[in-house]
Amino acid sequence: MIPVSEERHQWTVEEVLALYEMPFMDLIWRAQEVHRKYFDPNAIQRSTLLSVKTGGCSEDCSYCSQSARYDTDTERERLMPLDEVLAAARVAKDKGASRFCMGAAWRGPKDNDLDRVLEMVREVKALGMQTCVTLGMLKSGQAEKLKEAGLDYYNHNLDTDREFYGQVIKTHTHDDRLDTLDQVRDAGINVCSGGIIGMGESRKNRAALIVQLANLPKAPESVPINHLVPIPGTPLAENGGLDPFEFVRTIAAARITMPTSWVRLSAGRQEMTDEIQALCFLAGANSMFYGDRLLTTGNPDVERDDRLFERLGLKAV
Ligand code: SAM
Ligand code: DTB
Ligand code: SF4
Repeated sequence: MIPVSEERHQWTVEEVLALYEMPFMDLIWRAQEVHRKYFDPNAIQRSTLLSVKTGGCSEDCSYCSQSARYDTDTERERLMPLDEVLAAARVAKDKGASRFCMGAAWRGPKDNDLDRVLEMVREVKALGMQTCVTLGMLKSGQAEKLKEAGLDYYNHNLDTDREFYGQVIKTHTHDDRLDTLDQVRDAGINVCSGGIIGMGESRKNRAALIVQLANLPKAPESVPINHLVPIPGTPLAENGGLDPFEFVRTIAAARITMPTSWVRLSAGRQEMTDEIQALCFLAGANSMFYGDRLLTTGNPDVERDDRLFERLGLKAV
């Protein structure tokens, strides 16, 4: 039996698999019911991403263009100067993004690099935007410094479930990821954590990822659901062919199990039709990346997104 009350239920993989197995229309209906209880169904939060430190990463994440281990088109770059970051943040704000997310291709930040990121957080915050960073694994004390600088969200994805994790990443573990999430939570920073769908994982792996996110001591405030963007040169370059409805079902499962979280329709939108994106919003996605680029790959241009918002009567928050 699927529980009727969604609030702080400890989900099991069987229950989430049962959600996935519902007739599509029933699943969407259930997701809509939950969504409308906690959110304005026509409001979408928009974050703009900037890669402040690109490429040359020591980690071996099989999907990533930025790993130094794979021969991809992404060139290694140094940490961006503050003035360039601020210029990009101002443009994002003018275009209508409420949050600015800065990403770095690190296993984790060194203390002197962190000091420069703290400066970026302070200055972006001073522009009146919400701030988010994704810097990899944190060492003790680093989350507190980020909190002091005014950081609103830390993004650190579980990416896939514990069982499949070792097939995708070998240089760090699922437990390492959980440890950083604990540090972020303890420092009082909002948690942004989700995963990637379409890496060759099974439906059971997908359900288990959702369970692991939903059953964290506190569900993440923000849950990015990324569709794999296959990157030439990486081990997952040839992965593709996920049924788009399976992706929509994953959004619905995230919405139902994490009723008060912002569920973000993340990487992969450029390859999706407007109709599939609309189904994702119907299934409870209420956040997205806005701006022509993600970190190293493309995102729909703002004109296409603005037109989509207009066609669907969506408003940005
Ligand atoms: N290095 C840090 C880390 O791994 O946490 C931060 C940057 S990393 C690029 C942020 C996230 O981007 C990953 O956790 C993954 O979910 C997502 N990502 C990276 N490459 C992707 C791809 N090709 N397709 C979809 N999502 C991807
Ligand atoms: C997240 O979950 N997705 C974003 C953000 N958090 C950092 C990154 C997506 C990256 C897609 C591949 C690329 O552009 O390199
Ligand atoms: Fe490095 Fe993050 Fe890419 Fe993994 S996902 S290779 S940690 S940048």
